[in-house]
Amino acid sequence: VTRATTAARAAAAVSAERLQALFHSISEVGAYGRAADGRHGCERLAFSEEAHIAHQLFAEAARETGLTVRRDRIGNTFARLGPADRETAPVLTGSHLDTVAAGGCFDGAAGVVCSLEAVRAVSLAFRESGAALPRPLEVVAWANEEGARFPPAMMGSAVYAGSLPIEAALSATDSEGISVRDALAARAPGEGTQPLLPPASYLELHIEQGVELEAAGVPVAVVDGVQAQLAGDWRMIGREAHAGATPMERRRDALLGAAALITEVSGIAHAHPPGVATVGKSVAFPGSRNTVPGLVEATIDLRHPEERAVRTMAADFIRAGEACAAQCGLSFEFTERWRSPRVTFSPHLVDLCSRAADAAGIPALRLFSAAGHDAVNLAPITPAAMLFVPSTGGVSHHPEEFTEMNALVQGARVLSATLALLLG
Ligand code: HGY
Ligand code: MN
Ligand code: MN
Repeated sequence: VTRATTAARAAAAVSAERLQALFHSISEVGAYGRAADGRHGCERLAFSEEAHIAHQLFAEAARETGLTVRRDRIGNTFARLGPADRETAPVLTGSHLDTVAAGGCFDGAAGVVCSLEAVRAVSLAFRESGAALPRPLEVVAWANEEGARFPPAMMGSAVYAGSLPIEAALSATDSEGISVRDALAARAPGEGTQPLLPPASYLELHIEQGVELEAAGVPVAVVDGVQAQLAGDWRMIGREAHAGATPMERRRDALLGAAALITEVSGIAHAHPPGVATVGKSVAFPGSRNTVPGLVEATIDLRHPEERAVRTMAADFIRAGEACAAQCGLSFEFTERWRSPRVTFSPHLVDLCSRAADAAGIPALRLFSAAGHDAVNLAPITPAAMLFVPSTGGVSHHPEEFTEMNALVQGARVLSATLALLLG
């Protein structure tokens, strides 16, 4: 049996019903804002009850599929098909189950569900051709990819890949001062099992979160890289004062300086096309109507295909912050929270994904990712590549985030064929 035949069989063995059933059950966890057509958003912040339940549903479905499940100390959930010995590195595939605040149902979960179904399909195809799996297959649901509650983003995969010390991750705190350690201990403390071996390769299926696939009318993309990113926190510091009794010239209004800086952010992005920049969160303290705000705490998210440009945008932002602070009699503080480089995926693996799409008879575009993904952390330790499925209207990090189920099935078929070619 040729490798292409096994790949085609693996693609055909993907069950749309199973995939839809698991996707639906996970989507109900943290569901909100249900519209008349039944569509809704999902909110499952990292290490929350909802995220924990989603990991449990994934673990149950994996066990039912015959995989053995383990969790590591940072809460990544692994489901392995094949021997858990120390000699043979697994092929690893997966994504994340946590979401941003007020997020969608497909970001992350689409990849986890398609990965589990693709692994089931590959094992079926190998069994039918009478061949044993030459190495274990492992499906992962990464913990805290979004970093929406506990920075940094892509935390679970960074700990796994060794780029973030576990103690630093466990001591990260959210805006209420709760640590990852406390949030994890409140539920299922990880068994502390360290990864057996770095994976032989890593594949991640994810929604595109852009409009290319939809515009091209193509169901799948092979992704060859991810743009660079830098995330930081900043503060404008002034002095609280009485909103009525304090003359304007005697005020040190932190929100005035923050507002001036925020209006400069889009200019910084436009000065470095196609760079993007966002202040996703800003909070004025103490937050009462009749007190002049003495402090603003806010975030910045800078991205660009070139790492050098991201560094320049960050320098521009800090300079603008200092200038706005000086103008308003305030002080400005900036703290970098994480950065990820421009990542180019393994050309061999990217090519293999394209060949798998051919073997599965599914057309595939080639795309570069503007959004960040856990694959960014895996690329330095193993050959990594990604597949995208379309996002309707390019909408993401929004309750109307949507991908047609048929597109998920097509993506799972290409993923299954890729795994089969990798193992062949
Ligand atoms: O921010 C991102 O690009 C991803 O959604 N974590
Ligand atoms: Mn994601
Ligand atoms: Mn996301």
